[in-house]
Amino acid sequence: MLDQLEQIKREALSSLEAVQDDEALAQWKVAHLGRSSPLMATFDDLRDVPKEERPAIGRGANQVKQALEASYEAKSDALRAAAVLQSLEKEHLDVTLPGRPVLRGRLHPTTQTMRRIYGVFAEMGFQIYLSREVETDEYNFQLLNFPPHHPAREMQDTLFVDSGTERGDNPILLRTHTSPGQIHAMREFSAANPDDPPPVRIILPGMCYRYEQVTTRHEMQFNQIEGLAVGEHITFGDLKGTLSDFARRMFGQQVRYRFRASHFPFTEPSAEMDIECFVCGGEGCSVCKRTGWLEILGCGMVHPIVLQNGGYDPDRYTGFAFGMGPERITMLLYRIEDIRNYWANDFRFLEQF
Ligand code: FA5
Repeated sequence: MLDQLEQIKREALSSLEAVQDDEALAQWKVAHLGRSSPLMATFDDLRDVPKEERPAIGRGANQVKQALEASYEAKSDALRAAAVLQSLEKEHLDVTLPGRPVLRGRLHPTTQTMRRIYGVFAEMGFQIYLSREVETDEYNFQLLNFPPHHPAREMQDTLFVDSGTERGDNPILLRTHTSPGQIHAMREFSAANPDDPPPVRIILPGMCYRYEQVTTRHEMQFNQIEGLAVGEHITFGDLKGTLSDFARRMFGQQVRYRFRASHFPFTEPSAEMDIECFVCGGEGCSVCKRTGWLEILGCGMVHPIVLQNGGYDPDRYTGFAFGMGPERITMLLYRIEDIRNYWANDFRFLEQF
């Protein structure tokens, strides 16, 4: 019977050599280690073996079983390793190829301009004041000296959040400009010390919304940066000096600019600031509508009624304010001819900045 066990082992190991894949290996296991395999039959036959021979044969059968199980495991490992090797050969990694460049994110051109503008005004001692985008008619218009139904409101077509029927003449709207922040800021500062309100020197950046026809120079949603300085002896000369310095720092020392009389209900006198057209150098072209100049902001001396509404006594305080469009300024800086590029999300445009 020991010879028989030796024979079983030899045959099993030789047929294991021929096994090439997992399926054949599974079949081999059933045939040589399964319930009905010749090896298992010898365990059953032990019953008929004389008692004194039984331990030796039992031991021999167990040794064969262990040998076959160990060979099975070794074959299984070898097949797995061969499969990994085969897949690696198929994938074929060329470590000498140059790596793919990692794309770096960048700031939107308008954001870059806004940060430059913050820097210029920070150097002049202005602080940033953030005001709300959803406003009331009262703050967006009335407290800024736009009387109800005044035609000046039509300069800024408004997007309303509610119809205003329940709120009478004070509907909720999306701010059409950053100027309502002037009132919020002055009220906050003057509330701290109503008899002797502190001077104000702030810029107020943020999104504005207008029900506009979108064109090369007009968007429905755009940024403004408002400026406000209030104190005891502020003059129009301070306004011109501040904005001239801003223009030189932003566009270069050689920039040519001009102030032109204008009208805003919340400033008196009011002006607009133009810089020389970057396309034609002042000769006159289609971009500057043949004038040679491009408008960058509105400004003026804060109207006494607005000072009063902010809690500042107009007999004691004066101030200047301005409001500029960073999208338009970015167009000038980079010679962008269509404002719609900003929201188009075209990678070819954005990756140039
Ligand atoms: C105003 O909005 C005034 N609040 C500015 C102001 C503030 C005047 C303080 C006096 C004192 P205006 O509507 O002109 O003014 O807009 C100011 C700037 O915002 C413009 O010069 C322009 O740069 C930008 N702007 C206005 N409308 C749009 C638009 N639809 N798309 C892009 N930029 C715009």
